[in-house]
Amino acid sequence: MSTPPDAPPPAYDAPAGGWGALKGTLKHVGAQSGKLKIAKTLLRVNQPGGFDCPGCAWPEPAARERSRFEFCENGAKAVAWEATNDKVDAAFFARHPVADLRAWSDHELEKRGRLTQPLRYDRATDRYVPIAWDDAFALIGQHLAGLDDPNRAVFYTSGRTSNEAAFLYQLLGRKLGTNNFPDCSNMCHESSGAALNEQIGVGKGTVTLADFDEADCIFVVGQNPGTNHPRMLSELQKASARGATLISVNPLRERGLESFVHPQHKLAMLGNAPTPIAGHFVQPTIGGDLAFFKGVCKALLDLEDAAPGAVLDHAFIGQHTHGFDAFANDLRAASWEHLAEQSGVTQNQMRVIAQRYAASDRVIACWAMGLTQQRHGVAAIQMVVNLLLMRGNLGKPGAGACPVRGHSNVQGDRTMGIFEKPPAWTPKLGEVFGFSPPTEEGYDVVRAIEAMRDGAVDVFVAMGGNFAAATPDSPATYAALERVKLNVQVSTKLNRSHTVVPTEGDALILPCLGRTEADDTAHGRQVVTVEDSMSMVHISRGGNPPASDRLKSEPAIVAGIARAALGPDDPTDWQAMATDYNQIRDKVAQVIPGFADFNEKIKPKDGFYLGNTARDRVWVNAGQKAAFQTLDVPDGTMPADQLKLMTLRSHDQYNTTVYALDDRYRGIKNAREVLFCHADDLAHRGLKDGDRVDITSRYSNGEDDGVERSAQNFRVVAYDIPRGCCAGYFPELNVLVSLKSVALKSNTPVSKLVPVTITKSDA
Ligand SMILES: Nc1nc2c(c(=O)[nH]1)N[C@H]1C(S)=C(S)[C@@H](COP(=O)(O)OP(=O)(O)OC[C@H]3O[C@@H](n4cnc5c(=O)[nH]c(N)nc54)[C@H](O)[C@@H]3O)O[C@H]1N2
Ligand SMILES: Nc1nc2c(c(=O)[nH]1)N[C@H]1C(S)=C(S)[C@@H](COP(=O)(O)OP(=O)(O)OC[C@H]3O[C@@H](n4cnc5c(=O)[nH]c(N)nc54)[C@H](O)[C@@H]3O)O[C@H]1N2
Ligand SMILES: [Mo]
Repeated sequence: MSTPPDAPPPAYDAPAGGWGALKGTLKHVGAQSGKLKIAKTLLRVNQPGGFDCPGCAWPEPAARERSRFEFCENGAKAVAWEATNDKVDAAFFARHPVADLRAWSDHELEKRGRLTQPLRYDRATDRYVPIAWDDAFALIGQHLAGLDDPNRAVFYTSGRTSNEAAFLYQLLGRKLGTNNFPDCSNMCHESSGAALNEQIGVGKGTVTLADFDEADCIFVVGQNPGTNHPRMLSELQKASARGATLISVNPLRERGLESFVHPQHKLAMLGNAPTPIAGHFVQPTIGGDLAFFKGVCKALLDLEDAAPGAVLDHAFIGQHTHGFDAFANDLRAASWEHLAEQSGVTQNQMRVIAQRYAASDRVIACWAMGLTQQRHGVAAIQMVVNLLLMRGNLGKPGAGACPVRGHSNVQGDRTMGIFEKPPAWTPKLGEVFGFSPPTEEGYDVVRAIEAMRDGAVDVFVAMGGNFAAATPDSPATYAALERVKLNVQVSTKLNRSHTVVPTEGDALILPCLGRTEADDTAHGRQVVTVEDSMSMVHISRGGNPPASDRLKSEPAIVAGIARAALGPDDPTDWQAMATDYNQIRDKVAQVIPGFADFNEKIKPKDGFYLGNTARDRVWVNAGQKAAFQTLDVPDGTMPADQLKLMTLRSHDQYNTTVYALDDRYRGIKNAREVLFCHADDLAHRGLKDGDRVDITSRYSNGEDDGVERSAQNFRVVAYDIPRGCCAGYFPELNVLVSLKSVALKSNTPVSKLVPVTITKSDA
């Protein structure tokens, strides 16, 4: 199953962390100023007493085991990007009308540097002009106070926001009377939450970092850790060195993953011959995972039937699960032909993987966007968990479910109540703060765009992120954003969302402190907390002088808006909380389960573990037991002229932040408008590597939705990708993703299976 790639791109031959990464980064950020500052800043990343890397949500090892360089090359880029000395000041905005900025690429916009002062859009000159903080807050207060229904306001959050800022932000929204809290999770791991909550009663992963030391088999499904979670590679590398089996399930043989599975470079350096390491690369078709994992479950059941009692964990199944019989009957009835056809993986491959799985006692399944952003992503994740349940691989050391989160505090933001569905603790919130929180479900990302489009929203506030660029159906989303009366962006850097201003009404840019910066108030230096992908909550303390003395912290900005919007009679002392974050944490401790003694619990260097019921084999879902899910594999066959497009990240980007234009592991230099295709698919269309194509999509959920979406003049690259599939970069390809195309049960935009046609470009 390990077919060599057609045209291997240059292999990865640099270490994933330490001095190599530091040197690589300094070279990489050559264009950015402030190298010494950046180097010093890097020495404080993920250190006790330092700040949490804004790169990803992968956890840090225990403080005593941490190296001096607890960051990776890509985390270093994220830090350097924030710590740059380059600035966009009032003079910059005086030179550039918004219409011009809108034509710039995402890369050009952000690389200009840090925002330095609050700005208001001036329609007469089509420029952003300075505004005083108090005037900005008053303007927002006016708009919010003028709403006849609080649900005409929407509060978006991206996942870098600290727990403290997030808690205040949700309090503000709920006090105003709305649960309209769309967040980047809606586009990210929402499918994981939906799948796991229903199946095991908790929406988060069940493993901790220590489990990686004990696992003897690790699945990495729909994830590219070499680029997006490089520090995860050290855990995988250690596991592989212990002889654990690593199984990648991904239409692409991602290079970063491969180079550690076969670390021939290191061995070659030591003068040893390359040693083959047990590594499996399963390359399903895009969206083929549900069928693939169902096939592996079926093959496992066959092994059990051949040796009754020797393969499945009957004690676990009997005591801790329900629905097994129906599930097993359905597996027996499933057709191998259908499963192979729908997955793009042969029956034999599925049997081999089942054997490896059966031969392992402690198995972890990791996954990311390759699973969550599919139409049937929730079902695919539940099938992965079914497989874990069959052999009791949940709630024992070295085993469990591991959705690998993206943004560094995306999990914490949810814990703090950034969710359009009111959390179970909202009544307590009302009690502690003396108000009646709204109970009606609010808008998620897709529903918020639809509501803006339909004229049902007047105020849009974004706590970080880049809503305009990150969301699907770009032209439709821009039009939706243009309909609001006030657009407020709390940001560190200039981005696309600042250029999509309301047709009538106001736009504000509110510049905030970043993770790396000192947050000093009348109460001294403040620290914030974050929660990683494995439910560890710990302190992050910035140290750099702020990029400008006119920046405010996110909590201070929320407090400023709250005081303007809720008026002087509001009994909550926003000002006190915004100057002393201990006071915010004391409130969190009163409201959110698991946070009692919050301020005490964060004193140890490693912070504290929030706990996870499923890990303890306590099942708090509807049936009070882990639930086997019986799931059909729908027919995903597409007309022969269409390709399945997945939109993914290059090595030089952080979501919509494009650091540079290379994608080293995939062999791309200085280009983003590329489309990776199978050579046969190109030949069929009379195309060859290097040709330019237009990409068109008019389909959502298998149906022609009558809108023609198109991305023009992309260079095709012949690549090792399954036939019928193609790949390109987000955010450029978001123009092709229909707003109507969403994952079942999670409403996540389907960014990984966009039906497209390609034709030779005239340009
Ligand atoms: N440097 C860097 N780090 C990041 C980010 C970044 O942009 N840059 N983003 C952060 C965020 S918010 C997130 S959510 C994570 C994202 O981390 P990833 O999920 O690794 O991100 P993607 O680039 O979207 O990669 C998805 C992977 O899924 C595979 N895939 C696509 N479709 C399918 C499918 O149908 N089935 C299977 N099995 N695989 C499929 C693709 O080939 C690709 O390898 O990374 C976080 N960390
Ligand atoms: N087609 C397609 N679309 C996708 C995806 C995909 O794979 N394919 N992935 C989706 C995923 S997983 C995600 S998470 C979303 C990401 O969506 P977002 O989280 O909305 O986008 P980012 O690009 O991470 O946001 C970058 C901006 O955040 C601001 N920023 C950075 N640091 C800070 C800070 O500390 N505070 C504040 N206030 N602002 C800050 C900067 O101004 C920067 O321009 O995109 C989604 N969209
Ligand atoms: Mo994400």
